[in-house]
Amino acid sequence: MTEFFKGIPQIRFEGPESTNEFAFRHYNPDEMILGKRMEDHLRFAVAYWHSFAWPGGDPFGGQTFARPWFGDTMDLARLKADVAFEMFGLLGVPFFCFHDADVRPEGASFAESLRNLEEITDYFADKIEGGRTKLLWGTANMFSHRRWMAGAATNPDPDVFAYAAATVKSCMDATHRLGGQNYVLWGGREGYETLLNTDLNRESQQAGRFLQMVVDYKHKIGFEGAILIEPKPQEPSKHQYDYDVATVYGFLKRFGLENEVKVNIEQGHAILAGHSFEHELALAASLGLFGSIDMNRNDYQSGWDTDQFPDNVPEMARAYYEVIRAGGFTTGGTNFDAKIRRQSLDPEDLILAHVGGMDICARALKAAAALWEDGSLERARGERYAGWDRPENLAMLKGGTLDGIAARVLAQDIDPQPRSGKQERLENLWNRFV
Ligand code: XLS
Ligand code: NI
Ligand code: NI
Repeated sequence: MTEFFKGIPQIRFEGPESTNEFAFRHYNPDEMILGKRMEDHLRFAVAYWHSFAWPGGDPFGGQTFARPWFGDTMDLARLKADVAFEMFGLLGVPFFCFHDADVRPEGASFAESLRNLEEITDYFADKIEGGRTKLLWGTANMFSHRRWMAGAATNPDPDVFAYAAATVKSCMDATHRLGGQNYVLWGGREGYETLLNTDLNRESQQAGRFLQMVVDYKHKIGFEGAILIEPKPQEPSKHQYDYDVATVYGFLKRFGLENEVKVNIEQGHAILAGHSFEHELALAASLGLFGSIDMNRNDYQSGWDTDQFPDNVPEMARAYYEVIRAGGFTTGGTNFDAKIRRQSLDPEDLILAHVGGMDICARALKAAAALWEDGSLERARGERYAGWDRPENLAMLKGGTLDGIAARVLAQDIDPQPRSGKQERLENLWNRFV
């Protein structure tokens, strides 16, 4: 045990009436929902970067947190890991996620960085073995260090492309060694600041080739997890190539990778792209791309990717309804890509943030599952499209022709009658459950 979380008890389910701050009111891992344990529906993960690597800076000021593990040595990296796994244990989360840069000090050369990563990977392996928290996904941080300022795979400098390839290989190896269930690519710098110095076509060719190599390497090493792209429209780049789910689908189709790669959808990124979270989830599911989610929320006034913990049950219920509709998670899960505010200095703030986030998601899941079980919403949706079941209408979609259909419209004097979309009725139905 480290000293960091001293005095903080194991977090347990105590039910909705509990007033204990250090308890779950709704997250009850063993509760059965739609025939599956709640833990297996939600598949919570803690994000290493926000909770253990982020110093508390914002665009106007630097570090606010004084953590005993901050610094650039392997000893401190191990202390950080001790504290991290202690928190995973206190919360009872089944998963965590990390970037290479979160967990090991940057070396003076690629070789030294690699050695550091391998050492910490071994250290993690023992902890995973001895605990109940596994790896949901690993990834490479190819956006913080100055070498990545003009991108990784899409950099104009081929040496950076090469360095990125070596970096992703090392992170895929670490993820594979730790039994990770997915490997994520988020391209914060894969985009541009100005079109004046950017060759769009060349950069997307590079990105396509890079992704193909990632997929090839996955098969080569027998990694059975999913490769996930995490869309985001901008921030840090002015324009990011993986703008949203639809854009990622177009990119995957262009390079023939749509059956090899899925998406990791983040709440705040969906909002930045001008969509709702549920839109991105529903679209991904309909395209066969649904992989995993990054759970957070933005501040709706500031317009930044503020990565706050979720606090809005009705909003999250919309999201989990889409997850249920998509058939639930397979390799994916709910990763708290969320950070406490920079004034939240106390160790307990980290714990309480996760307790609250997990409870919000659990409540949302329960509401969504109850509505799913009730079936009224799906029945209403089905009725709206019921006309398509008639053979003459089905035939339009299977081999119909414009002239053939035109002839039928004339012959049968077809005269469409508008029908109510019933939105308010469905909103009322929704609100009975949430
Ligand atoms: C940043 C992203 C990042 C990815 C992992 O906005 O959400 O944290 O999830 O690189
Ligand atoms: Ni994000
Ligand atoms: Ni994210």
